[in-house]
Amino acid sequence: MHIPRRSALSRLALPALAAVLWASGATAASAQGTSAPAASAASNAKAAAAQVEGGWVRATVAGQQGTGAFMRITTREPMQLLAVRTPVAGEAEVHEMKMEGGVMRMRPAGAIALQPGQPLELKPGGLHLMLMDLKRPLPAGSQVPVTLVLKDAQGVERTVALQLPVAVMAPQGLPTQPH
Ligand SMILES: [Cu+2]
Repeated sequence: MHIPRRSALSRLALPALAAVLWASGATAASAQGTSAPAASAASNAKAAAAQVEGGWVRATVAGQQGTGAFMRITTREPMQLLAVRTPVAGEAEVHEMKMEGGVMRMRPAGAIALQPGQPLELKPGGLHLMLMDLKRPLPAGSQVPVTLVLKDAQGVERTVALQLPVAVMAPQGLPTQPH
């Protein structure tokens, strides 16, 4: 079992910001409010696809193959959460937890419906983003680019690019059950 070092714990305050971000398909924003270069001016003009709050990725140690990413997603129109992409993982999926024969297991969740103004909670022990086949360890205090792929009611795909802080446990105000 991995025991977090004191240095890792002291950095937990940083990603604990509960900044509210309206991220457009072309704008990457972290919980610290920094922005990545815009992909194109055209998609900048679009309304933001989703509001993402409290996003974080669970820290890993060397050799660990997978981890979870968690956040609260709110949209202004009906949407579906279709997929997740990140360059740090060979494979990334939306997972759900299901009781099977008295055992809690996780499995791909398929498309998740988002209702306007109703936050979708991705949290440890529940619906989550699963990052698998990790290409490198994800130390606490680092950041991970994660792109959500959504589909609106017209069937148009919308992406939300995020920079998520890596932490040993949930930032303030979020559930802390183990993944
Ligand atoms: Cu999972």
